[in-house]
Amino acid sequence: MNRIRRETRETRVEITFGPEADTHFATGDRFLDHMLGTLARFSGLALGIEAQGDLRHHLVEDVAITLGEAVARITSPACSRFGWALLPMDDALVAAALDLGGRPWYEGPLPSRLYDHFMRSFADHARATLHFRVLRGRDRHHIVEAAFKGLGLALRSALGEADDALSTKGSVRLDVEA
Ligand SMILES: [Mn+2]
Repeated sequence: MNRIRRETRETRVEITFGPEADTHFATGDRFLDHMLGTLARFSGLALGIEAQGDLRHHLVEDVAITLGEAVARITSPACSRFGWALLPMDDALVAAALDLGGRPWYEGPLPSRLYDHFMRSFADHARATLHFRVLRGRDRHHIVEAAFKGLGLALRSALGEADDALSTKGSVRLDVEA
């Protein structure tokens, strides 16, 4: 199990991840917990996140930064690197594409300034290229949730072993480098 702590005057974030991590979310922001739980479920990552912050904006941003650092730590040359998903959720249809190859770049936008910022911060710190394209949708909750589901599925593929990249039956490799 791995642990990352990030503490500033504004926030305190602790993430545990990898084998034997207990999946739980306690950020004090119920929507953020809901999105993180969605990401964990769709990515297959064992992930525990505890956080406190002064402002919602700081909390959401600093969780994204710390989560990106966690993903950077479990990215290895054995990973298949790329992942993508086309994710429908009721009225929403969102395309997500991810490259964990060390090229930080973000293309949105998502129709939420806060969660668009989350994704940009995540991509920067995961050193990932992350694109979203909202193809359809009216409900912003559905669009943002579809983006988290799409990112989760893309992460599941990109973190998988290169040889298993095209197999839906392969298990996700979550070994953590020392
Ligand atoms: Mn929901």
